[in-house]
Amino acid sequence: MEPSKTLRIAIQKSGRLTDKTINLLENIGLKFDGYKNRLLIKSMNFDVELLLIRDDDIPEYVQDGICDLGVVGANVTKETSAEVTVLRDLDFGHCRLSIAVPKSSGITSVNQLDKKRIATSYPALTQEYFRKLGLEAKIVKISGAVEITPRLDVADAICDLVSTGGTLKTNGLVELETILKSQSQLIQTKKPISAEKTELINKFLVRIEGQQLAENSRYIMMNASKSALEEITKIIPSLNSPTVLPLADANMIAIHTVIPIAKFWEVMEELKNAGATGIVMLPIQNMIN
Ligand code: PRT
Ligand code: ZN
Repeated sequence: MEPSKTLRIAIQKSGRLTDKTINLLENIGLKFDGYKNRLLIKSMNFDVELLLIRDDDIPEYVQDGICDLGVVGANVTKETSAEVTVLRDLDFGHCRLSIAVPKSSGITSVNQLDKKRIATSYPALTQEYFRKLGLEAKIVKISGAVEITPRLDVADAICDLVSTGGTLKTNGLVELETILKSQSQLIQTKKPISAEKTELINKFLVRIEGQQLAENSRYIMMNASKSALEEITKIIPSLNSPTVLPLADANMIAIHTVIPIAKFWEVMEELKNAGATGIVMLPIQNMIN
């Protein structure tokens, strides 16, 4: 495939990242006309097209400049050691690459796995981890259902992705070590690209930032007496100074502000104690700081 004048983004065709990637692209204003059973989809409102492929191929397509951008897990990019620029963590597809052993094995340390068979879909990362520890791993490369290999006596341990830990538990495995923490990332080719494409990418980055900020923030509104304003303002870890509005009762005011979602429950009690009433929290669609 030839490098294109259109900004080309590689995304996973069908898998865990697909819906979230498409949501992200739509949230930053890109419109597409259907995704079903298509390999290349042109945007209806920007000079952008999506290439839908297996996630394993994304880093290399981006490295080679076949695609300008890609959305893929850090685990895949690191495994392939593709030469790309990571533009941004995207805060979805969180998981970890971990070494796990059968609970019944009694193994409690990675050091006990020297010269043992390790089944994994991540041979490069696993090998490198053991090598750095001065241990020898006998890698058994498996492309799926890694978790059943110890039971089949194909391997003594596994190195696989974990998110909830449910799969390990169901298969009688316990986690020993995490060798990589991963999430989805926006990656860019290191091959030269046009000024037009760079401009478009910068525009999308600003929008992604706004999107992530909005997702992690909440708009809060409360009422209070005028005399409580000073104390309430001290409590609110506001991104901007709060909006203060008069109410029908001349002694009362309404206070509106934006706070990081992680702080909400922490400040809620304090606000109540400081005299705030009718505290309302609303999601934010998007915001630009
Ligand atoms: O067909 P294609 O090659 O494109 O897809 P794929 O089957 O290789 O990948 P897919 O769709 O399963 O995952 C895509 C990406 O999602 C991965 O590369 C990770 O970056 C990310 N991700 C996040 C995960 C998980 N969480 C995850 N839990 N990928 C796989 N898993 C699997 C894991 O391999 C294990 O089988 O889920 C199981 C463990 O999950 P828990 O919740 O039981 O711990
Ligand atoms: Zn894959």
